[in-house]
Amino acid sequence: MTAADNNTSSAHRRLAVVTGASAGIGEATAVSLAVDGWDVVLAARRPEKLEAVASRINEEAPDATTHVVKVDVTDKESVAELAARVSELGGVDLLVNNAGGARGLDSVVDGDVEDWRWMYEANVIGTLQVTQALFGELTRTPAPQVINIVSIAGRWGYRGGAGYNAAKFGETALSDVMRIEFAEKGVRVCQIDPGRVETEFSLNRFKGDAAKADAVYEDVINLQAADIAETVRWVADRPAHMDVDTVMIRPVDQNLKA
Ligand code: 8X3
Repeated sequence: MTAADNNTSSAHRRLAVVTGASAGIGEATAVSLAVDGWDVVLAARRPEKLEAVASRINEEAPDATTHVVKVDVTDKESVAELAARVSELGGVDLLVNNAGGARGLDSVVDGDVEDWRWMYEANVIGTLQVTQALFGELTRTPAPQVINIVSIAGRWGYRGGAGYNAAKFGETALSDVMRIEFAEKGVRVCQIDPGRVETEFSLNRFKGDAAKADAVYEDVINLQAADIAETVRWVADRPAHMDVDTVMIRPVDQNLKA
């Protein structure tokens, strides 16, 4: 195809919304999709970080259009503003529910109930609210998809993980039911379960304690955010008749030392 063909093409340009797009897996996913020809709504709580991601995309994928939207997925009004913006853009082909995270690594006996509440809100209610708000926008497009970035923590428990495990098991249940209920509307649902990925995840879990966070990733081989982003990009590019149900991805090193 020539450059002129490309410019005059009236083909539908696909739009993705990525939550938690300010860093880590969300940022890498937004970049990967943009490089693959998607336009991207970058959604997260930190607009200055989103602007930096938008600049990165502008360098790496100059043909892509990005839209920066400040959103807190736990706040219904904020999510409604995101949906209004997406509506102005004509609907969304792909929603990547990536926002969420862990707080604390305490035993069940010592667990902080407020940490548990935050994790349920951020991972389960956040995914629910964004999906509810954008569902009508998804069904405006020809082959809509939802990809939920959950975790291996949503498949089995580990010592100190109970609050995060409970939230991620909840998100797994939510994804299962979404898949069943959305099928009749033509919306496919994929769950991606990353294992240990070297991101801000542990810094957030340990509430800014860099020494504790760094220790998680030292002397082991980790996945990088781009490894997960590449999987999202692949799932997003499957034809409409094909539903990739679940993908679990860990560094080999994590299996060896489990
Ligand atoms: C986090 C997965 O393996 O780092 O979602 O606990 S792990």
